[in-house]
Amino acid sequence: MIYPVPQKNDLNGNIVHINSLYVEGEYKALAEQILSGYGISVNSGFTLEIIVSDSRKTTYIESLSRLSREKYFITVTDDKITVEASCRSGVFRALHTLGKLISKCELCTGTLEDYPLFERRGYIEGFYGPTWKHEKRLSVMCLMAKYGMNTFYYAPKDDEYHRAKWNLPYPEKELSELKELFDSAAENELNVCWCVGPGLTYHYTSEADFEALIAKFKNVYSIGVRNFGLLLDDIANDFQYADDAEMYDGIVDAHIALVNKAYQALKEIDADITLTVCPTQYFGDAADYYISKFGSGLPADIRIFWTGKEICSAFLTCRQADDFARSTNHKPLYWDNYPVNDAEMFNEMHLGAVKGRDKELYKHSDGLISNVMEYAEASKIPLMTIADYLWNPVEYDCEKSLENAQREILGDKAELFKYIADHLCVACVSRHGSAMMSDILSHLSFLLATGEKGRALAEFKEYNANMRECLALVSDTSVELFAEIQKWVKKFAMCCDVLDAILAVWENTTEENKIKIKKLLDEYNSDAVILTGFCLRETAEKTLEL
Ligand code: LOG
Repeated sequence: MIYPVPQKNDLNGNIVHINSLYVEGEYKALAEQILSGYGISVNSGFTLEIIVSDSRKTTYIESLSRLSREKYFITVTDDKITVEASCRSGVFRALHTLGKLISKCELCTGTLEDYPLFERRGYIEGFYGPTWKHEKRLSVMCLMAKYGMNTFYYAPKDDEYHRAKWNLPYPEKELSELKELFDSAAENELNVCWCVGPGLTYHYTSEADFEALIAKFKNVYSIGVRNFGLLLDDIANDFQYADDAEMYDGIVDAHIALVNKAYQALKEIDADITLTVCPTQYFGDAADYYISKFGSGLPADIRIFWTGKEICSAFLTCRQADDFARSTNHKPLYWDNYPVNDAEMFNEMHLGAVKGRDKELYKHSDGLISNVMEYAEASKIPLMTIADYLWNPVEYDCEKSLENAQREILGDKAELFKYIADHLCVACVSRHGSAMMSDILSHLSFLLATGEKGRALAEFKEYNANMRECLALVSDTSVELFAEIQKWVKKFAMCCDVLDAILAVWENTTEENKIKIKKLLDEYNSDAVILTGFCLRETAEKTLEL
């Protein structure tokens, strides 16, 4: 199985084994670049023909009644592979699919037709906390492109030129680094949207502030950006300057005026520019005064961010999306606050698959943009599941997608990594955790209750040994992901100690052993870092009753 799951995969004839290809037609260099990433050489061998044709077949998605430049076909016969798409976007997606099929030995004769269901699929660097390093940004970008995302929003709260110093141009060095990043996004078929968050100090009636805002847009326009975001989240709910309060009835009127004026100015710079806005009320009830007035006051082609019922929504449903569209005249563009773990979530680590987003949300929303964690390597795992969901939500299977993501990032270390990953998924999308641990502990209680103490001890020992082996694995900080999660690894080590202490009491119930559990459990519980501990606490307490 490859991820994201293609829409119509009828490659089910003879297996075709390939390790090198000869590319005919257009986009030879692109084919070489992408396929070499999958270990496939492209100078000779099996023929791959790339056909670029702009037709109804290559651009129109019948079932969605809309155009998509990302649609592609792969046809495989016993002596040739043909890729067909309308432009570079489709060819890019096709080559990644081909690379995955060949490297997994899943390439068979037949045909494959594919296109994404969500139109806008992406991630936003929109968290509070240390901004990602340039190299990390590039690495996440390449991976998300490989898994079919097509949008990147740049809005790190702690990039001072995004928010605190919104009215100053980027210094040359920062601007050239952004250019390199955004150029790389374009090569990876990701649309970039650069965002500004002026609201902390913005003076709505000041012409000078408006000019500074447009000057800032022009500053970033100069490096090729054509999509802009104006973010008004997490700012004062009321006026901060007396003349603003005099001029406008309410804050929402000032926001509507600002967005419309800015949009007009942007369109005068370049008619191709697009604008996304984040309202000050970005979650909750779409019928509320602010958001319904805000949405109704803006042209239909401005996109509006919305995080759902909550800031971090456990569920995003079609029905809520329709309510939003009814009150605001805009389909929501979801700013999905998963896997982000800033602010009060800073003790959680969100490594689980995305869940709770309706399968048909693509018909009711403008897209979904996932807000990431300050931990870039760790973010890759949930992000890959989000990419899978967004490409083909109908076929999305969160468990399989998660397994694939873990394997992509960790290779053969993935199996053992599950022992800690099992604990690191307490988040808005799932309050349940430690499924593996919960299973083993309830099985052990069953064995104990049915008089099979010997078997229970043996199984428990084996489980603890695997936990310890996992601990040794994730203590190796030369692996980037492991280095990022050391705060949770320390807590995991405490968890292993508690389990060993429980085992010791099961083997030999002495007061001394019991005291040890109590001490370890107190330490474990007084550490605020979150590792799901429910089963652990319950089991430890039961053990103390022995
Ligand atoms: C911020 C966001 C932050 C997130 C999670 C939005 C629109 N804005 O409550 O930057 O990462 O929550 O803490 C937010 O979500 N505000």
